[in-house]
Formats: sequence, structure tokens, C-alpha cells
Amino acid sequence: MRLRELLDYKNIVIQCHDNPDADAIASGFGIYLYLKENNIPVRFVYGGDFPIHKSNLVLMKESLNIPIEYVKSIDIPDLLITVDCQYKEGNVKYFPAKNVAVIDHHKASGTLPSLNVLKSNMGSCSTIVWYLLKKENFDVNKNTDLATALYYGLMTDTNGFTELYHPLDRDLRDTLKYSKSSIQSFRNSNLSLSELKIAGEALEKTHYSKKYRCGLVEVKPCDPNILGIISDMLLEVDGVDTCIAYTLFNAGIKLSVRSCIKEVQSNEFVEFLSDGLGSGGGHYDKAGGYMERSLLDLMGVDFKQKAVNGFIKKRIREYFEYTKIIQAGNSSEDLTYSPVYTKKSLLMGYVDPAEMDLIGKTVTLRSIEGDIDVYCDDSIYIMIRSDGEIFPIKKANFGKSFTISDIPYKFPGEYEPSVKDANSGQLFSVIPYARSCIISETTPVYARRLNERVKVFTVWDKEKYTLGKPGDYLAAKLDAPKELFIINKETFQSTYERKLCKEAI
Ligand SMILES: [Mn+2]
Repeated sequence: MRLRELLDYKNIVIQCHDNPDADAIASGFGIYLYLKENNIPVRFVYGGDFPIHKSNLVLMKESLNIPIEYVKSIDIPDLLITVDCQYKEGNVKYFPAKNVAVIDHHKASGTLPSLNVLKSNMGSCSTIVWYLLKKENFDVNKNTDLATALYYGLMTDTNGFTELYHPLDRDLRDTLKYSKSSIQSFRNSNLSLSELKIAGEALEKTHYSKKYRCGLVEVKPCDPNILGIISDMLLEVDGVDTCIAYTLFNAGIKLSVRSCIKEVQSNEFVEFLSDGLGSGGGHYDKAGGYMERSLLDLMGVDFKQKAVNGFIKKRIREYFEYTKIIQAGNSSEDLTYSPVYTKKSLLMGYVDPAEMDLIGKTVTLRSIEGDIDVYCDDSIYIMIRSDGEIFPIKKANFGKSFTISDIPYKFPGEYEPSVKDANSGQLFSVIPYARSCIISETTPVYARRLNERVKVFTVWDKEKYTLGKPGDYLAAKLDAPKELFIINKETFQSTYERKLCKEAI
């Protein structure tokens, strides 16, 4: 769905979930200003039991001139757009409407109207709105109030940017021209004394597993930022390597996860915990996620403290019990009886940093998997894998593995990878500079399809594991059978083919 499709409706109401948070308010504000600019009669509302009372949100609403209204009922609009939530959800006051649209970053909880943008891999709904506005050439930065609101929306939904999910979240953070003083004043009125008390009470009842060195804290309904503060504090405790703080709210469970050991990456841990129920993301040390109440219901988990606590503990146990850790080069795993595969000759992309005027600069390569900082000199190229990931390669190695092709380059992925200039903070897409090349390297590999979860510390990176899930492949080159690594299912299926006879190689 494009925002311009909404301009066909005569009058529109934008609705946040009840007890709106900063992300919901910012998202609705963005859509509101777009519709206003296009002369569509529009209102921005929310329902529920109480009007906004948290001091940071009252301040946000007033200082950024956000025309959000607390209502008990509305006249039936031509179109109702729910932001940061879905129509007919438990925490969304029901208002009849002729047509409905949904813009949200949570998992689908029911049937969606055909007008929808649902991206649960984004850290905030503000990110989606920012992206939708950009696609309509609506310059968010011309309105500092809006830029500030969107920035604050992402900030509060991702625990102060530590739990970002998607590269677009990082793009938003890096490109908005927001008011620093406003953000500072919201930040300093974020916690109330009663919330501080909630944190204290929760910590008193910490569950601790000695076996897994994992702490678990259930927190009374609270602002999600409290969760981050609690989990940060818990991780400081001696004997706690990983920890989880969570809270139940109307529509589900919010989780904040921390880890200080290399055997557990927080973002991967929270993805495991919320698997099939919601989503999660963040960094190796800090991450956040949520579980959808309706999906917990489907799984037969009672939405009560005790049952939820039991469920989370069960998932923690599964995480630690059913994941095998492999140190490549030092493992008893023997792949030499496994089938042999070689790479198909696939088209990939490469970029010469000289053509982007990047020589002598330090840049951040940004793609779905994360950011990598690289110093550009004339000895490297930037490679674009078929799934959109980018990474640097030495020209000498490029020559060994790839052949340059004349076919014009076409990007196949979802998020166009970009580079960020470390000095100016500006982002540039690499796609316009990309040329095609073909994999010429044919080193065969042994590969075994995984039935289990494994974490592999490769010989190239002993600090950071790659996760293999059932369906992915554990592989090693024929000439280095101990140097194990993971190839994910999709990459394996699209890039490798079976060699029928080992001897023929
Ligand atoms: Mn949100």
C-alpha cells in the first residue's frame, strides 16, 4: 500500500491504540500531516479508559503540537486508519468505519484489510511511517516537530536505540533532523516515582537458574523502558550471564533481554523466545521483543502471570538444552561422509569504492544483517550478495573467486544496501554503482542438512557464532574438512548444487 492510495477517501480518522505510547502518537502524526497537506479532512484520535497522563507524553503532545484527541465515540468515517495497532484488537477501542486501513509493526493478529502495511521486522511503527512518507516525497525534515516525534517514537520503542530491528530503523535514527532539546526534556520526565517502585518490587522477586546462569524478572504493567533499566541492572549481578525482564500488557508480552557472554547473542535469544508468537531484534548484548496474546492463546498458554512465567521458563530451558555449540577446528563433527556440493555460477554485484568517491574514507556498510565499518582504499571492492547483504572483499581475492560480467546489475533483495559516510552521516545507496560478476570459484564442500540447532564459532571468527537452524546446512570445504561453517537454507538452495560423484572432482 502507498500513502497516495489513501487520498481517494473523503474523510479519514487516524486511530492509535488505547493508552497510546510515543511510537503510536508519532506514527499517527506523520500520517495526519501528510493527509492535511493533501487537503483531506482528517482527525487523529484514540479511545480507551484514560486520556494520556504520562508526563513525557503530555509534554510530547504539547511541545510538538500534535493534534491528537481523546474520544469516546466518532462519526462513522469514510476511512479509519489504525497506526501501531490493528483494527478490532483488544487494546484498540472499536469504532465502526466504512473502510479500514492498518499500518503496524506487530504480527498480524487477525484478518487484515486489503489496505495495510504490516512490517513486523521494523523496530517501530514510526520507521514504517517515515519510509511511507519518503516514498511520497514528503520531506519529514521540513517539519522539526514531526522529525522529533518520529525520532522519539523509535527511541522509546527500541529502548533508546539499543534494540533496533531493521536497517531502516538505523536510517531513520541517522537522518532525522530532530530537536535535541525536546528529546532531552522528554527523556528527563520519562520515569515516574511509581514506576521506580515497580522496578524495585520486580527485582525483589527475581527468578534465577543456576544451571543456565540466567535471571528472569516479571514486571507489573509498566512502560517498556523500565524493562530495559531492570534487565541492564540484573546483568550486573555476579553469576548472571543472561537475563530477561518481561511485562504483560493488553495485547501481549514485552521482553527485554541481555547477555554478556559470547555463547548467547541477545537478539538471537529473544528471537528464539518469541518464535512463532511475535518477533524480536537488537544487538548481541541488548535486545527486545514481544509475544502476541492472540498467538499465545492459540498455543494454549493462559494469559495469566503463572502460566506465562512457566511458558517463558520452558522456552529458556529449550534454548539452553537443545542448542549444540561447535568450535570449528576443534569439533568431533565429521562431515567427510556427507554429500559433496559445488556453487552454481550465480550473478552477484560488486562496487568499486573509487566510483563512489569513498577512497580514504571510513564508511559504514549497512544491510539487513547489520552495520560493518570499513576503511576504503583502492585494494577493496564492496560485494553485494544475492540476498542483499554487503561486505568488503580484497581485490586480489575477488579476482580468484569472481569473473566480471557485462550483464547490467539488477538488485534482487528487499532493502537496498547503502553506505554511510562516517563524517557527514549521509547515506548513499550502492545499487546505482553496482556492476555484475559471476562466481567462478568452485571449491566443493561437504554439507549436512541440520536437524538440530547449532552455534558455530568459525576459525575466522572465534568471538561471534553463526546460528544454524533445522533445515540449514553445516558445511566445510573438501580441503579443510574441520573448518566448519553454516550456510543458511535459502542461500544453500539457491547457490549450491549436488556433485553426484566425489571421485570425479
Ligand atoms: Mn510501536
